[in-house]
Amino acid sequence: MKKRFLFLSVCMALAGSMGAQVKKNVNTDPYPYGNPVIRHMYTADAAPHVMPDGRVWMITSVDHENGGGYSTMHCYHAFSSSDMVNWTDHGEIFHVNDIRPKDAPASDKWAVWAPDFIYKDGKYYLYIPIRIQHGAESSQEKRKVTAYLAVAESNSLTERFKVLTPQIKETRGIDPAVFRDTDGKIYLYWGSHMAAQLKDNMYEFVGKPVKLEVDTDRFMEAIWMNKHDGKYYLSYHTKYGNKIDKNHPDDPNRKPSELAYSVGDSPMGPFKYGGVMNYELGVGVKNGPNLPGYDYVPWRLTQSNHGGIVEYHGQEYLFYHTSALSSWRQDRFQGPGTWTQRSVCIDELNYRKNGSIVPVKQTIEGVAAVKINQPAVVNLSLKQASLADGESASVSNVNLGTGYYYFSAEVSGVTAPLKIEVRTGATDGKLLGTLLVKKDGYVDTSLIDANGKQTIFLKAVGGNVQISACSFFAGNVE
Ligand code: FUB
Repeated sequence: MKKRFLFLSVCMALAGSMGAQVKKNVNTDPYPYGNPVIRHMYTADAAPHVMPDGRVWMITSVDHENGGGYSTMHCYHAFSSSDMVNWTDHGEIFHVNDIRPKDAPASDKWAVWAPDFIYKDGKYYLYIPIRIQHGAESSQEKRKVTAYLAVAESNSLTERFKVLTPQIKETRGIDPAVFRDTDGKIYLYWGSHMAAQLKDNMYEFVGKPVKLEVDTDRFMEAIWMNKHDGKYYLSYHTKYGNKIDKNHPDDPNRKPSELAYSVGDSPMGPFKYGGVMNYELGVGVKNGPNLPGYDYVPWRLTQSNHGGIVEYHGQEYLFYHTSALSSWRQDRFQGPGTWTQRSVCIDELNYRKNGSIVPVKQTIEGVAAVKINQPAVVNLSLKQASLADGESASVSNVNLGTGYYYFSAEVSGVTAPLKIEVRTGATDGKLLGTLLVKKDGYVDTSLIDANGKQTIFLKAVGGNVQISACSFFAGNVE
């Protein structure tokens, strides 16, 4: 445990010192390719999710225009897209000054690193890794670091988030990832493969955090949970070795900076090592510019890998970041770009028949624009159903097309908390999502794998309830 923390600290110190390199952004010509997708500023650590408006949203870290290392990461931006190609910048939604106490020692450098977020009951929750570098920039002191998680909330992704709790208890470490399973339970993952189920208040845990079994000693950071075909894929950035040698970038004796994954049958594992999901930055990129004198793209020489996965209308995508844009803006691809001036890229994520992941083919072109041809909302033809505990109502021939990401209903007659399961095919068929009902009124939840023509079963579990106005939504942009 101690050893791993030391390793992480050394990597961070190494990253910090490499990132401290400052290169001027002198080239103002438009960036000529599709990846990265955000080109007017530096963005990193994207957390992508489909939101109730049917758009894909990502909240990203912001790398400083002037570089200067990871301690200069001070804010988050929100971006959204309806096709994965054209992105709208909704501006800064959180700044480190929104959380740093006014009386914090001036010598402490506060930064906000890779975030994640989730929608629940009309609110958005933003999980923030606070990273405080204590003491002077020089000497050994640089390695003294405090890192923990905070959570902020907002009524809208375009409004500033307000701190809900400045420090979630028992969260030492960085890189939170938040995941809602189809049974309605929400899990927080962070740091060195820690995890816990979140309580309804979104900042306390049900029980104690657990260190997950990930079946590898290469786990370093950047944990992410993705459910695919009923299996739980935990992905992460691997521990890596020395700086890449220009002349031997694929030196087999150097541990590469990759994203790998482990697979499990439950959100809390255990997980079995599955393989590489994303090779080092710039590996195998075709049609790009070559580093002068070499046969690979210039940013192939930088090490920082961080992944976020989202499924959108039948295709999964890996969001990661590269230094391609800094390489362009600093010297027109003559050099590798700066370590901490990263930019979000998107490429397809595909699986083999046996469930293993095909390592992502990184591209300079980016992905094709998604076209959605279906209504935003599908109302269930179910006027009102009275369900006793364990009973279900069904509607056949529901066309969920290429995907609907949320489900809502009006409920009444609620006397105690209960669940309404949304299933396909049978009362005990595939679970797409679960409404957690506490009182009469409107209730909604996210869904996984809600697509195609289906017979939908709505099943009351734990109490009696009347349901009406049932809709699948977020199937297109409102
Ligand atoms: O961006 C700051 C840190 O670098 C993140 O928290 C890590 O995952 C790595 O991307």
